[in-house]
Amino acid sequence: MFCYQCQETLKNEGCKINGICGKKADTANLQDLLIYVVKGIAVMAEKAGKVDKDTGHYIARALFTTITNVNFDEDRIIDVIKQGLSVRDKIKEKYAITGDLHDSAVWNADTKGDFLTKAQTVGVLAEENADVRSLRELLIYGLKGVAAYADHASVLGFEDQAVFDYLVEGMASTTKELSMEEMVAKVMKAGEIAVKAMAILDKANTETYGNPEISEVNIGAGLNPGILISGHDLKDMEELLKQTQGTGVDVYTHGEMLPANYYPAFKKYKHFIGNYGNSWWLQDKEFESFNGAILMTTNCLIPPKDSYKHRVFTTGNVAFPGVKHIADRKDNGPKDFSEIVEMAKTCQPPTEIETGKIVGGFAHQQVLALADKVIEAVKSGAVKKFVVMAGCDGRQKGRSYYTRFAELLPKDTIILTAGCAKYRYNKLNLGTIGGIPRVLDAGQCNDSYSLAIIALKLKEVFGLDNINELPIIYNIAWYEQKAVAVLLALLYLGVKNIRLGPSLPAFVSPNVLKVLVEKYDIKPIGEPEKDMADMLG
Ligand code: FSO
Ligand code: SF4
Repeated sequence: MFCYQCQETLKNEGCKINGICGKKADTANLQDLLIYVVKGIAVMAEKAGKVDKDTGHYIARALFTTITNVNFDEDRIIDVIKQGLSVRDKIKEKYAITGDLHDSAVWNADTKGDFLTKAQTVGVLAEENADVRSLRELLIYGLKGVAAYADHASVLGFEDQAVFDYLVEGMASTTKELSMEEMVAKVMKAGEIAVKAMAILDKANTETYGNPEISEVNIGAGLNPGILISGHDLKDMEELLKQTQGTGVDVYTHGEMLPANYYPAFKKYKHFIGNYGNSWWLQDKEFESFNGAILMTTNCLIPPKDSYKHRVFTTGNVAFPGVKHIADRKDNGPKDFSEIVEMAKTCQPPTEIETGKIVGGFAHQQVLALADKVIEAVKSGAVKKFVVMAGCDGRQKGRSYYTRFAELLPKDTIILTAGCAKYRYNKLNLGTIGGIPRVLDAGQCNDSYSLAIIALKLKEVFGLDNINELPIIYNIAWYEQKAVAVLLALLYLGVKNIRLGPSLPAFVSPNVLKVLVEKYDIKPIGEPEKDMADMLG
């Protein structure tokens, strides 16, 4: 195996024997093969000159399946590969495609053994040129993020054909001999498409569940047994709340599901108690002390410990061998969560690990409703800078940088955040400015779109030509591939001088990094004190 797609890759070079994430070598290889199958579908769909909805949906789901901490289950990945081969061959038949095609579009097999043999030849290192490899992987990881957003939106019945079209164009491009300039252009176009994918997801979430509202979220525990729901899927959240009503089982969010507490459609449920715990990587402790049943709707799942594995359920694209999986919806009906509810009833209530409240719900509509206050605060000098500290959290010790950075920020600055990165500072008491909290949480990493909307609105209000003239600085933490999509989106919007940490991606070769530095002034993080002095000027 060779995998270097996430920030925690071994020695910032690559995982070669096992993943730091817990992914086994065969699982990683099968994921490589799944990517290869997606390339073959993309080649076929490009030849067909049309991306059918089913093809778009399949590609989005397949790419999402390979994102870090989503699917650890070889049998399920093999199922997705087999479906992919059939999607590919149907396009061939439907559009009567003939002629010379890339191997990914014609190759075939149907046993695990054959899949594993083929997988050895199609991984990341099959491309020998380090810069070509780097640009292709950068594009593929960005597209994985885009795919996750597209998949989330389509669960709610929203989609943008331009997103599906580019998943095809981008994946097909990685089978072609292109110049460096052409490959850089494909990567940048992925940023434009990431904005579109986030826009359609924002529309899906807000039209279905209303606009997030400023909310106080309880972080203590109640007295009833509970279900802890994590990941990013709001439809699962909705159905779980409905199916637990009146059962005596309470519902809590964990990790990236915290922002569900900001939606009017969910706040109305009395048995929705609040958020329990912190970001994904602490689940091995927090799932233990939660005592109840746990539902993982998307990433980030870490290999569950034996002590609580029997209480964990996966659904959607997430899977882990030996963990019970809740089946997909059939005929527009809801998922059946009754087994989780029954399990929860037999469990002890959560052990309280903290008490109090945190405040969130500052998505674009809510911030724009406060626009007058915000503009006044900037004009009067009460707010000197906005600091975008969105992105992901992770296990690495070096991430304490972000806590320190938040603590060191002068009192006339406001942090704009989204994603699980917020857990590094969302429980600090950073105070308020004129009634506006100094940490404004827009929601999940999936809601990073809100931060772009806020920046573009401020640019308009202040009559600026360039987004970089705004009093906004960017200190982004990344972990997995959705963060790559968000980063490309920011570059597409013209944002410069982004600090990226806790380390620069291992998949960015020195030459590709040079391009990113020259064009966009991307910088690694250093010491919080020095970075702050540099960034605040
Ligand atoms: Fe975090 Fe995990 Fe939302 Fe990521 S839970 S790290 S960018 O997968 O998804 O922010
Ligand atoms: Fe390693 Fe990250 Fe790949 Fe897991 S996803 S194998 S930790 S690089």
